[in-house]
Amino acid sequence: MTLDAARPKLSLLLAAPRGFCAGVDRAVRIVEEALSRHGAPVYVRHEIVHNRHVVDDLRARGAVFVEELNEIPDDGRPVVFSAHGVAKGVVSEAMRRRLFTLDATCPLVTKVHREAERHHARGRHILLIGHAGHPEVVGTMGQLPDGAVTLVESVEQAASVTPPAGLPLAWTSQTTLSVDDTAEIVAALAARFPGLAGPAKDDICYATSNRQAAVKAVVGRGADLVIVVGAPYSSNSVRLAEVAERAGARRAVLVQRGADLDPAVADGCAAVGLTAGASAPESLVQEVIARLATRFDLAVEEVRVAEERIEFRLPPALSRSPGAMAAE
Ligand code: 2E7
Ligand code: F3S
Repeated sequence: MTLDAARPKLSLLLAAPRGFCAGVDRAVRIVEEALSRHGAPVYVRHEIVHNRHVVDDLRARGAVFVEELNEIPDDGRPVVFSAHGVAKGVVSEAMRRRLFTLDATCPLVTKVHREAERHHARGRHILLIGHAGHPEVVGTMGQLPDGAVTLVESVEQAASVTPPAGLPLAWTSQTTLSVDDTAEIVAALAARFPGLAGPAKDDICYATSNRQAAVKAVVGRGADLVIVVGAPYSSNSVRLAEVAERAGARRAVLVQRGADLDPAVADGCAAVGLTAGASAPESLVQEVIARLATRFDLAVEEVRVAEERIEFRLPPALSRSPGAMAAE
């Protein structure tokens, strides 16, 4: 008997799109390009994206990860701000110290920052839907003076939040939330606060929406277990596991890489879905597939709900060729 015949068959539905988004791709390229142009060390404030594999790889090539600017010496080395964005105070502190900064904030986060500023300039108090303490939320709240933004984390909080009286209101959100939860929170806020201003649809980015739609599609195709490759502190990845369970999967598990998965978790499953958060490289997805293949005879099929062709340009300081810079 061959090994394949001895292993039970398992249908593996690969969600697409999955994994790296354009903002992550740009952020990683910024660190790589800074290393290649300026050598090591390149300082990075916060994990460039929430993935240990990506961070360890860049660290091995000379990136030094810190949480705050006070951990960085005044030695003229490049300092990269992570894809999640930073508060205005961080930018002004870097300017005061004349640090050589490269901003890897995702352009879609910068768009939310500018939106929040516009509302504030029009006298509106902002209700920011998001998770307390997440670096994106810290960065977005930090675009405006203290007290200008109230965080709303749930439908329950939407029902009880008491913004300052007498001010017009607007809402914005973190880019990596559950599309469905956010719609519920917005509906609860709009019902309480007539005239609430906000984006045409929401501030959730294309990558987050597409990955959630793809997870729903694999569950719709019969996946009763969904494996999500991503970090437990990666907001968009955790949302994918929640979306899978809410869509009807019996179980969703979040793993950082192949070695973390006990393939026996798929025993008795009709079909297994597999996806990856926006910060998880495809190599880790392939590790998970290889891990499942140690126990099952896999029939792999991709379930695609959207094509993604979006690409973000590098900051001007890195998009010019080094020769052109020298000639300037
Ligand atoms: C930046 C932003 O690094 P991630 O896991 O971050 P989240 O926000 O999901 O914890 O994923 C990529 C990314 C997503 N959003 C980077 Cl603002
Ligand atoms: Fe940007 Fe969305 Fe990726 S905000 S970093 S495109 S998950």
